[in-house]
Amino acid sequence: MTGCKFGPYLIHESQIFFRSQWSIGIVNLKPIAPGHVLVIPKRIAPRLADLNKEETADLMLSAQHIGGVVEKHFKGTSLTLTIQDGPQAGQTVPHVHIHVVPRKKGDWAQNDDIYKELDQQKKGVDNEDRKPRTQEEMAVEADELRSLF
Ligand code: AMW
Repeated sequence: MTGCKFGPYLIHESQIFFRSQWSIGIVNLKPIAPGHVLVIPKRIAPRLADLNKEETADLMLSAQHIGGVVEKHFKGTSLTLTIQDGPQAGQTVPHVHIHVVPRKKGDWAQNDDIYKELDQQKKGVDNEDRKPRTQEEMAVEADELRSLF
């Protein structure tokens, strides 16, 4: 298996649906909405400021491309793109990541509730409130998405 690292976690090749020169797109272990995916630099870098210019530009261009694809695929009408840059901002995995979340009318009662929900993830992957998906479940979604790039 080739795969990659997301901070301390080993990401299985089957979770990766997009690759550019410096970034990858991975499906989420605990998505907060259908199509909630992550865009990360290939290099493990904890903070946005740790990325060089090429990596930064590539990350944002990748998020733009991926956002367009997941919004259409999951029948969204908007996108939330978020970086929790550092632990006090809610970052739980010390590896830069852009959350890309397709949005729909009425998906959260109050628009900003999405940030509360993302913050819940601070409890980490062992949080019992949201069950982690299996590798198989994630692989199915990644296969679907991979075919769209
Ligand atoms: W952060 O709170 O650091 O802004 O977000 C971490 C994100 O990484 C969460 O959405 C969480 O579900 C996700 N995550 C954690 N571990 C993995 C993993 N092994 N594979 C995919 N996503 C993961």
